[in-house]
Amino acid sequence: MNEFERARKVLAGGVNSPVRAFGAVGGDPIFIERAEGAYLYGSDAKRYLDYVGSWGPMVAGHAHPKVVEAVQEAAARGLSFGAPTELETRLAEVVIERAPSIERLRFVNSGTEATMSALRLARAATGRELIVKFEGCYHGHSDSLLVAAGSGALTFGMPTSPGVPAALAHLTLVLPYNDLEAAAQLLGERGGDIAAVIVEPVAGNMGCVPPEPGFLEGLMAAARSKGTLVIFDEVMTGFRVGPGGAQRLYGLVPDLTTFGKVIGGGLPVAAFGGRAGLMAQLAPEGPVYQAGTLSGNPLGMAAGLATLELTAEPGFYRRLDETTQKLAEGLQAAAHEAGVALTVNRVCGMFSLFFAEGEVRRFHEVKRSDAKLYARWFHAMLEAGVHFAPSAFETAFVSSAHGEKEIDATLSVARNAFASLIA
Ligand code: KE4
Repeated sequence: MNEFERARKVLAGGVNSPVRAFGAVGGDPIFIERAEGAYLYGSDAKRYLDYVGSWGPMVAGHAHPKVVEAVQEAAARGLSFGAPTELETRLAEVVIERAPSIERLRFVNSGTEATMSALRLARAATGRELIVKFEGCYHGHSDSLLVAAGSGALTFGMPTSPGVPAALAHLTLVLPYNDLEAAAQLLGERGGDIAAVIVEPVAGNMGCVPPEPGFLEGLMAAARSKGTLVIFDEVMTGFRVGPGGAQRLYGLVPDLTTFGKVIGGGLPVAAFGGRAGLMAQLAPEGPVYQAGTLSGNPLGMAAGLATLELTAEPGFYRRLDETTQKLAEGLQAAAHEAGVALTVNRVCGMFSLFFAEGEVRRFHEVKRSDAKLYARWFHAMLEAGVHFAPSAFETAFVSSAHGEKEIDATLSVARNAFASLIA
């Protein structure tokens, strides 16, 4: 019996998150024993150059000494108190200093919790029930948002999961991403009944699809004209695409923002925040209930603080951008050399490969990507020791631990992998 067979005897599907099961690419998942820098070390005694990075958190590389030391020191003082700590205040101060649209923050334990809570707050603050999301975007698995979701749900072709009450799903309206005309029309017609629009400012869960110029600005103007709140889901983009996330990269001011992934440096930390007046409606100040036993956990705060401190080093994001650009351009050239149609989308340290001709800016263009060809490429890369996402509809991540050696090694393996698709 192999590790996956053993896992499947006790864990649903053998995993604790569906995409990890390799269902979209075939074969059994590799089990990881440890990781360091840009590398994973499998129980198969193989080393893998890693571009999943735990789906985004490991922007400073795996097991960074400063992060590990911060967590060890916090752990030695006790793992959880269920009472306020100065660490929570400190991490919130750092986040607010870097994302000026936020005046008050609330820590939670996952991106799902952050978006679910932000929506409850938006519905309470506006007294409205309808919400809008975009096809191909994924905001976690709370019932209201598991409608036409991206990420795993898209991969498994189950855009609306069983178990989501129809009555609730009907309160979620779904628009095409990057289609400002459709958004302006819906908001024009029904904006008065819509509590909030939630959007990934750079979509990362249908693969990486950047916002078209003017899309976010137009969406925000249309929403504001109707008193609809705008929620930027920056769980993936927060501190990934720049020091202040996508909102600072694009110079925009959402009403509410959700964070996750990088903000916890690999530990279960997420957050939502916005204007003080909005956040004051949350318990205990206001009537909107939201709570969590381990919210603001000291180890997570320590990991998040250490990670954000590393990203504050001069030139961190410039180097991340340059490294990822070199990789993206090299992959594009390698595919072209092999005669494989490939489009690579990228924003700073996040990128995706689409096995399709032409630009990929809309969900229907994403679906033109050849997922079977991606799966073959994925296994050719994995076989050669390079670990990409086990799904064609995910985003890949570069860390500050990926240097010239790692990029050159990746491109050399990729050239053979693309060639193997044509052979
Ligand atoms: P979590 O509940 O998984 O912490 O966060 C949900 C979430 C919310 N918003 C955005 C923009 C996200 O990308 C995510 C989670 N991202 C996926 C990766 N595509 C998590 C990977 C997984 O489901 O295992």
